[in-house]
Amino acid sequence: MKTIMKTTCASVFGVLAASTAMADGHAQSWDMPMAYASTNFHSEHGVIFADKVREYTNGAIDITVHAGGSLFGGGDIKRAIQTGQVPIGERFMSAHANEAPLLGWDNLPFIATSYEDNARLWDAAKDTVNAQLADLNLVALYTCPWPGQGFYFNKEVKSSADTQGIKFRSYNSATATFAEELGMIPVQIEAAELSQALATGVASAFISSGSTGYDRKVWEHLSHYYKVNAWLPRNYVMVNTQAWEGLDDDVKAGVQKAADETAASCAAKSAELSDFYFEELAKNGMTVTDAGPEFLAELEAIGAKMTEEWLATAGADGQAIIDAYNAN
Ligand code: PCA
Repeated sequence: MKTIMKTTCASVFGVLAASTAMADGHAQSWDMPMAYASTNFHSEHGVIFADKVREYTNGAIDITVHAGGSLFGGGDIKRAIQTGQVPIGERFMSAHANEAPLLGWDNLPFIATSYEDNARLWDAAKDTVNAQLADLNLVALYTCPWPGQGFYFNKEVKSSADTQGIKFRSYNSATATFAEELGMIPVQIEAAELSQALATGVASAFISSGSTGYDRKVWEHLSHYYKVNAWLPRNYVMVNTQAWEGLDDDVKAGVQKAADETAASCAAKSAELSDFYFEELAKNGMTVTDAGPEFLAELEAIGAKMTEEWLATAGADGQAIIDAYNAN
């Protein structure tokens, strides 16, 4: 934990103090930790968002992006925001499903596997998710999907007969369950530490998009990518509730306009890049294919079970999201 929120007018600590500075008419400097590589489109959109915020708030909010987990590691970002150590930040939403199961709404296998369906699912989930985040002292400004999730291995995999005993890097509790169902041994590792984990043998398989495989140059360690397209999970940019509520209405409107525009641009970029990532993995020597029928059938069966388990933990609110999604 290195930096706290600063104001340009005084050396003060914490969200409330900075909000007071705002009322005095001074600009606020907001440090914004982000979890993923600085060259990743999510992080690049964090910078686009910061530029838009400066523009639309007439300089009232000056956001500095710290990508790659450089200010806070991915696993610490939410708490840093909740407790006001930083006012704003970005993280993978379903990483928080262990604390609030509802936040795993976008990790349901084979439910919403296109960008259009993923957007419809978010529309169905948004109000409930925002209410959940309010309980956690957070306000979501925008969310942005990763490309579809598939499996990385260091060998050909035709079915779970080939996955027994493999050490598997998971990124949340749902993916740990997925791994266990396939006879693998999950270990949770941040994307920022993935290359090292593969290099040292801490893990030799994982589930992710082509994007993270590309960012982490995983062709140096792994040989096969199966484009399962199981789900398109989202990152979200969240702000501490007191920091948000301390803003004047016109500043809030400027920030929200920046967020809405960034959300649209980030989702479009994600879609645009998804094939590029596969091409790059292949160019660098990986075999990039669809999962074979036997493996896919197993994944679908596990997926159905995972959705049932999620519905059991997320309760009526979770069911309402699925019902609203299916009704559209
Ligand atoms: N990349 C992130 C989350 C989902 C994705 O595609 C990761 O692997 O950590």
